[in-house]
Amino acid sequence: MGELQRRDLMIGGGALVGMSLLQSRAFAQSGRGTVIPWSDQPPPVPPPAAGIIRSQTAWENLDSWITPNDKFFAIGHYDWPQIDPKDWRLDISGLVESPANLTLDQLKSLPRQEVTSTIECSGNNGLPFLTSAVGNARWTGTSLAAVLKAARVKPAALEVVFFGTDKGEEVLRKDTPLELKVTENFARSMSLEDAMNPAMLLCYEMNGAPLPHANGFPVRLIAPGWYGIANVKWLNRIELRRTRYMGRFMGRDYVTVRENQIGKRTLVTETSVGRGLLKSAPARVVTYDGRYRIEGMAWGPQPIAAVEVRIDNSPWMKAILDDTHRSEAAWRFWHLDWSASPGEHSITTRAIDDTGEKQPAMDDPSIANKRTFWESNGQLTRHLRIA
Ligand SMILES: Nc1nc2c(c(=O)[nH]1)N[C@H]1C(S)=C(S)[C@@H](COP(=O)(O)O)O[C@H]1N2
Ligand SMILES: [Mo]
Repeated sequence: MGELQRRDLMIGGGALVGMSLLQSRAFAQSGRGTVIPWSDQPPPVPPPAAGIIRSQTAWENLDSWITPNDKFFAIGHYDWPQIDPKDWRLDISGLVESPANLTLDQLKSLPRQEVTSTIECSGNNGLPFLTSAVGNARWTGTSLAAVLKAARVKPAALEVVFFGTDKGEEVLRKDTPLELKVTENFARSMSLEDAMNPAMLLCYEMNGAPLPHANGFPVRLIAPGWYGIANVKWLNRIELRRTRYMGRFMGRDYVTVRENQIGKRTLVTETSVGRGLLKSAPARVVTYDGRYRIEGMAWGPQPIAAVEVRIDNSPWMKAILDDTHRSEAAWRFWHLDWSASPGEHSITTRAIDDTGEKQPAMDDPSIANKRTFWESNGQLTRHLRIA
């Protein structure tokens, strides 16, 4: 993980990001390139989900490695709380020798730490209208591990629970004699070992600006390599426990159900969504001077080693990975030049990581045996028409 931070500082940090951002804009917006829209546009977000999914980063407009704050997707399940930074406190309690109650100024006075990392909602590409809930930003804050160490965690502690300020009513055992209504805060947990990973950040800045309201102002957890759901926004309480936390977003929602064939038996597993998975996407096709270029990105918990592209039923072709913008926990841009012929075409991509793992095809059992829409990291195919 020391490696992650060093590389990120060298390549992703500060002035360098500003410079490379300008370069990538210059390429994409040189006036030579025109985006050819996909013919398979997603439907609009239907009303019940529209309050939860406030915005998505449109693939076709994606022209910078860093997603600007005003284009970043935003997802909130409860009441999107407005927090006065003067009243905000971070409570660290439970199985610790030195409980703490930090003000924002106290948190900001701790050593600054930065990471450029990609966040994807685990529902992305699992629902027809949720197709680009992913973005990449430079996050600044302070080390979660250092704050936990200062609170002196007791040996009995096994789990770290992160509570958001947002809350909502949940009904358990609905329509049974044992029905139970509770009002609970958004919360997620991870093992103490995972929480002590030096990459974890108590984050208060996004791309050099205070965290926007929609992305968790004033403080959120940034968990590089984990799905969006683990990155608790509007964070105000961290609790160390000896028992597993099983609230809605750990144990009921954001649970992947799979049917596995074990010989002649079908074994169903229900697993809590957490760590991210290997994925890639064809973002857009641009044309200039009669030439065509396919552009996209690839990301996952391990560094990306290669991206391959299949056009119609062609063999897989190696895309060119972008070397200018790199950070271990961030997406990698790639492109492939294409001599396209007029007509309908399909474009499929797959990512391969540095352990040799390949992004699964849609008919791979890990995708095909899934009964829920979470963790849809199967190979994506987009369609377009060349005039
Ligand atoms: N407190 C709180 N944190 C939250 C959520 C939420 O509803 N409440 N949504 C989660 C989900 S489902 C995702 S995908 C990410 C999205 O982060 P973003 O809105 O900054 O893009 O935030 C996560 N953190
Ligand atoms: Mo999500």
